[in-house]
Amino acid sequence: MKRFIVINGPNLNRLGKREPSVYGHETLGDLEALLTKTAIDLEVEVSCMQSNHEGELIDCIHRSVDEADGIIINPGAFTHYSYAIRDAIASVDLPVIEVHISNVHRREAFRHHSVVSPVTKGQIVGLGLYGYVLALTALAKGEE
Ligand code: DHK
Repeated sequence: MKRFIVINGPNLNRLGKREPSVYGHETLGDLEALLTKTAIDLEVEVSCMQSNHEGELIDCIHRSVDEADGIIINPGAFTHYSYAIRDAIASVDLPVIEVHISNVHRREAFRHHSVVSPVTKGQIVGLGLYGYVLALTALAKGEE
C-alpha cells in the first residue's frame, strides 16, 4: 500500500484559533481526521506531523525517503524564505505537493513568492483544508 506523509509547519498547530477568517474554524486534529478518512477511501496510508521548528521539518523530509511514497507539505511562513527546506525537498527523490490553506496571492506581498515551489511537483492554494485532500488524491492516483 502506498504511504504518504503530511507535513505542516509553524503555527499550523493553531488552526481553528488562528485568524479564523483566513484559515477557517477547523483544527489540525480535524485536518488529520479528514486525511485519515480520505486515505481509507483511496486505499493508501497517511501519517501526519507538525512542527514549529525548521530542523524538525527538514529531518522529517529526509526520513520520508525511507518511509513514504510522497510528501504533502505546508511549510507555513518558511514557504517564503527557507532555502534549507527547499534544499531538503530537492534532496529527496519523491513527489512533493505544496499546499496552502489560504490564497496567498490575495494576501500580503511577502506571501506571493514561494522558494519551495520550483522543487515541488505542484502547488495548491486557497482551497482550505480541501487542498490537502486534493493533494493526497493526486499522489495516490499519480504514476510516480
Ligand atoms: C500558512 C502560513 O502559516 C503562512 O505563513 C503562509 C499558509 C500561508 C497557508 O495559507 O496555509 O503565508
